[in-house]
Amino acid sequence: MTSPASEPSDAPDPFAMPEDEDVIATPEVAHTGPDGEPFRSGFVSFVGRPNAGKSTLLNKILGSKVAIVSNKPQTTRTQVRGVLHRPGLQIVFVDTPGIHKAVSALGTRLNDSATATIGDVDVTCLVVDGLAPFGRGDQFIADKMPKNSIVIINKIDRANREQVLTQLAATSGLEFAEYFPVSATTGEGVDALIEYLTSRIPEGPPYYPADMLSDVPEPTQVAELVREQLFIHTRQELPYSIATRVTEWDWPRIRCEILVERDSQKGMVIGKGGSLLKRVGIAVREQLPEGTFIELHVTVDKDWQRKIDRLEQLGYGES
Ligand SMILES: Nc1nc2c(ncn2[C@@H]2O[C@H](COP(=O)(O)OP(=O)(O)OP(=O)(O)O)[C@@H](O)[C@H]2O)c(=O)[nH]1
Ligand SMILES: [Mg+2]
Repeated sequence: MTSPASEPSDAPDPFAMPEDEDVIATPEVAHTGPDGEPFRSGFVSFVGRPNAGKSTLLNKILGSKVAIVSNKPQTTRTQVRGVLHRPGLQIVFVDTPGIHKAVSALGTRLNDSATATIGDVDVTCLVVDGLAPFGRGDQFIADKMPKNSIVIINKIDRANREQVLTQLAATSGLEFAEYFPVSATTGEGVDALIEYLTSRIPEGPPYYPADMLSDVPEPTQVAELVREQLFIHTRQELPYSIATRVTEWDWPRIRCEILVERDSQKGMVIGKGGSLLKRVGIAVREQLPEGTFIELHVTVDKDWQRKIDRLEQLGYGES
């Protein structure tokens, strides 16, 4: 192949500089809002204790399920970014693992991943469970947060007025920038929250394409849906011994591996006559495009959550 530059040509050189410097067009792409005002973009993170409702809130704001949710603590294991697109505006919400007293390498990684977002975004939001007293765990997280952070008191659909006032009183000492009582389930208070967050977003270019809702790759999304069902349908320590990953993606056939830590757990995940796996498979398939075929395999990987290299392979705790 010959370089076009080496061939003599009469065609005008598209890269030629105009002689009059005043007419050089700026190379920057102008990103503007609908009325010609500058485009605004920024990052908002949700941090808090496990089970406060961070992932539910992210899904409600986006109007779509991008993060898995369960009634058990420590459901979220990675940062999940979800993008809210509005005319002239893009807000990247970062859901994080609940910060807790870690007892394993996995736990430490989860905490590190959440803590890494604090102060590293335009607005850090402390999500507090409106039904649980504001305790040392919440205070521990709040102490790491800058004063321009905000407090979100969640679950006001179930918390009564007195409980909400108690939470407001308990968090007022933090002297954060704003306080928002919301229900991530019903959406109450969420519009006011978005309006406020919008006012905190600076000028900037769009970070993600206009049709991109989340940065989670499709195979990871499917593995997460499998893990969500296992979290919902298993009990005690078992959900915490489970990891999932997609090992083959040959649409419409998807193979997902379920890792457990001990032989005895394998049977529990499979269920009597394969009943639990079947139930999980059906629930996951219902959330995927019609025709998807999901194959679930259970593998024992002893103490996967204590081995750093395994955690890295599973993508856990990465920031
Ligand atoms: N009633 C009520 N329940 C809620 C609300 N928000 C979340 N929940 C429930 O609280 C539980 C935990 O929700 P998640 O969104 O998984 O909580 P999280 O903070 O992401 O938890 P981790 O990922 O473990 O840190 C689930 O059972 C949700 O259905 C709410 O506004 N009202
Ligand atoms: Mg979560």
